[in-house]
Amino acid sequence: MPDQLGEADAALWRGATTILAANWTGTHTVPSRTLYPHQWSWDAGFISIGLAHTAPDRAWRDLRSLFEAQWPDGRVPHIVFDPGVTERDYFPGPTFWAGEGGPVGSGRGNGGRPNGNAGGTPDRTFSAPAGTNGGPARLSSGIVQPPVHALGAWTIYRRAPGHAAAEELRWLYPRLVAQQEYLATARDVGGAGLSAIVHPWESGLDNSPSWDEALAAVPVTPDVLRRYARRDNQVVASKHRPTDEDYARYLTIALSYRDGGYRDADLGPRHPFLVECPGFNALRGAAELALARIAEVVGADPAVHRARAASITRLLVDRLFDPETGMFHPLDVRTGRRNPARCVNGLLPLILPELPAVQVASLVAVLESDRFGVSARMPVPSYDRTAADFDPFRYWRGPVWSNINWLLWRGLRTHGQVELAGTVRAALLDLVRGSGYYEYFHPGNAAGIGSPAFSWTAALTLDLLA
Ligand code: 9YW
Repeated sequence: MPDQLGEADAALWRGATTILAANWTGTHTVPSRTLYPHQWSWDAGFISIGLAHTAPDRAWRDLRSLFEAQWPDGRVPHIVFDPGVTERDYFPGPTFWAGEGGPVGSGRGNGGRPNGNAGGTPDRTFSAPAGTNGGPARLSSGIVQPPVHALGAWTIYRRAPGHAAAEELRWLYPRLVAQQEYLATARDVGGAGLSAIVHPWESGLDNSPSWDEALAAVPVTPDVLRRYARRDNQVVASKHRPTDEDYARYLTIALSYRDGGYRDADLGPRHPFLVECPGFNALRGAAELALARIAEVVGADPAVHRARAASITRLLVDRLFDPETGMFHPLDVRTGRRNPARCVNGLLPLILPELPAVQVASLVAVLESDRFGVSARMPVPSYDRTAADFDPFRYWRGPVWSNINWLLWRGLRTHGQVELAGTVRAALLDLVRGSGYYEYFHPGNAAGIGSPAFSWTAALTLDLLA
């Protein structure tokens, strides 16, 4: 624990450490014991940033667990399933992602079979890359999440460098590079150099208004919700979760990708959801910069990573910035339209150090405006507070999330906005101190919503305090 912490912050530190210990399974950290019993990709990245301060060994192990499930094409799955957890405890689980004829009927694991057999067709490749670990193959979903892992790896190394940490970096570096390559090539559906997400879940901001227009065009398979029973709204109040209609569309999109064998070739004509997200791409750029630092340690060429980050930054400005709203917006690759809603992922390019001053000033103005109203009392909400459909309860349509605010805090510091960054930090710590380490928070009365004892909230609290 840092020496300078006062009593209240020391208690906050201890609370966060306890949660991370309770959510540790022995090989990885679950986001939440009650709601998310497997390993999630971007959660693992954020969690490793917190563990860097208290338990670097566990931080490295967490990232290893995730990358042991990396696919041969480089994609890092958004969920790595714990074979010890029953299918009833989370939906959509391994059976859903494996599809008809998949190997897992009971949710009791894959019986040691290589994941590559999972879908019954060569296309449905569920296997960890050959020779990555020598450990058992892992079952996983087939979609991805934002690549925050290089940032995590670099943070762990910086906090506790040394021979063993350099070894961990050497193990991870080619895998992180393969993850970036996958996103830069297979997912460049629009052909300009930005990655497209093939499902709203890939953004990490599941039901954000960012996806409303693109989602509205997805034909809903009428019986999809009858065939598959959702579980999330049995654990948490329905009004805090995506609607049934949204959920039916999520399943329809996932089924389209799954039934296409998770292939990315020719997605344009056949897949119903293809969007370039500013948050996802900004994080991809930030990952390149972290890789540049890692490359210096492992003896690889950092210049190529810096060049990629610069190119992503330029593309974001050219393709996704709207001078009228002063922020970034997702681009629907199928229609060429930018989604007009003002959502917090449109502020995340702030984390890119080479973002031009014009865009930085513009994002700061939006952050300070009534729409996002950074104030000493409340961190940044996930959606424009002044929008008619701003919903203080419903997940990514209004509530405050700690991981997003942590990213904004970093971004503001990167651009010398020290005071504003300090405001975000103080507001975030106040929120956790007052309400607990919740998954998300009501942006008006600060009440904790969703899952309590949430890992990334605990982890990022540690980083804010360190
Ligand atoms: C789900 C685990 C995940 C996060 C996502 C968040 C939520 C729901 O929980 O997704 O069932 O996957 O939207 O960002 O990774 O914490």
